[in-house]
Amino acid sequence: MERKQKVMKNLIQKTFALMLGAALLATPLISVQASSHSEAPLTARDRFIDNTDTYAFRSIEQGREDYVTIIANYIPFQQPSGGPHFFRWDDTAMYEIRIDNDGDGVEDISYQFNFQTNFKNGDTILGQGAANQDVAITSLDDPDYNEPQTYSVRKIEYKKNKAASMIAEGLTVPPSNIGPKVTPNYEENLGKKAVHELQGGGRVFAGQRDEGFFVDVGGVFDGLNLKSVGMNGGYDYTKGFNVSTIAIEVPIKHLTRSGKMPKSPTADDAVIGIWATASRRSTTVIKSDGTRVLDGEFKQVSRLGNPLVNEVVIPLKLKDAFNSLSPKDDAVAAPAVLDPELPKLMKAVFGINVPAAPRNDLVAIFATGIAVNPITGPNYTTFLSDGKPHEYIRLNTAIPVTPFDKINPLGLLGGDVAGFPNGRRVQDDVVDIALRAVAGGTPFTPEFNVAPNNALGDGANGNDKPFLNRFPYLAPPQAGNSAK
Ligand SMILES: [Ca+2]
Ligand SMILES: [Ca+2]
Ligand SMILES: [Ca+2]
Ligand SMILES: [Ca+2]
Repeated sequence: MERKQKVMKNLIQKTFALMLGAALLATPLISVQASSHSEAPLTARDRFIDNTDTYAFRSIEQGREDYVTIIANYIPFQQPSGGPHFFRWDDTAMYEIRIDNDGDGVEDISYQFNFQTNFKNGDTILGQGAANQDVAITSLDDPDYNEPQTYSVRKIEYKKNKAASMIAEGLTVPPSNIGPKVTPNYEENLGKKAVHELQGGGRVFAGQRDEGFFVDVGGVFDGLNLKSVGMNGGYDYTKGFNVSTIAIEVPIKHLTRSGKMPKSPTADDAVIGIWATASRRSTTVIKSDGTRVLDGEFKQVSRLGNPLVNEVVIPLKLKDAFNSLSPKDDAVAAPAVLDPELPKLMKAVFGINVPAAPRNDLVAIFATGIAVNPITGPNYTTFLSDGKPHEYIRLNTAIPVTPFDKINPLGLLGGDVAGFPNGRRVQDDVVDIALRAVAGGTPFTPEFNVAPNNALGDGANGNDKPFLNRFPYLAPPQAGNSAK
């Protein structure tokens, strides 16, 4: 019996190693350290436009259940002590959150974020923080905040003739968390103050946060020497890194196709599709004095809806193209979802039983949404599609919020219908959920909903810093000078 268990454990370890190994092989520059960090050849060389994670959920903060919170993270692997300029947004890029509310894969509403860096004292050798007064940056308008960055938020309503309205301007980004002397009492003085009200309702935040994506990836780089394949015993290797976060909270009725709060989860205006992008101008001219002139239209160079799709589903040759695509054109990637490489590798090498292609279960989860069905019942659907595949996060805005202290990180698989794949909350353990889904370990493929398929995990089951029960939900950034 003991031996049998050991064999099974080895098998599970090998299977899991293979899955992550396949992801590794498919993305030579990578890392799978977060759900979409440096996942494609081009974004790996251009980290300031690299989308890392996108989240969308009905606001969990008390009294905010009529709002949706959308979080778009960019700029991976921020080592907190990386000064003197530390981390800020790229003034030349456009960051955008897009929402499709009628299932055609075309955005109906988008929020565009543009940043501008200002310098107070160009004579200092220091960067974000300078000794212009007393060294300590204790407010967003402190004279010692030497490189303050501001931003605007523009809302585009495509069904109203692309009407554009500036819903915020001149908002200040907090400095990076430099350390207790330069940025003392960071969250009270700077983090909380950087949550700004939006015209028309809602709030916005753009700035540094703790990396909220947790995954044990060290074992992969150590010759596939994984520590765990279950719920516990793994190690969160993104621990200690920061990321740049755009978080926006808007009334649900501003996003639905009816312009109202949906009446029930099965109402035809209940589900919205969400993804985030970054774009760059098509032309850059580098002049002889080293300055750059940027011109031309903005072209999308990075895109992220669901976690892990471009990593483990899209073939290498299509990864850059996928980043430039609109969800309306996702049919080109459909074969990769219907007949993915990963479960086939598992089956061929280790003889693990996995569902055969076509994987309509994965198409439902990632590309069309889950229709009302006998398993999840009449009050659960994320279906939003005109019949074609469109990859983005689908959120049913009529499914009630699960209170902060009752959240199950396994989402739907854990019986918590307010979580992934109904939207994605910061707490959701999308690595475990996606591993089980790829292995068929879900109620949608009952034959395969058995161990080990439905018990896979990376053993990293939570973030190193506690998530907040308030907007913007991600923990304050790690400090650059924190060694004891
Ligand atoms: Ca649309
Ligand atoms: Ca000061
Ligand atoms: Ca973290
Ligand atoms: Ca996990």
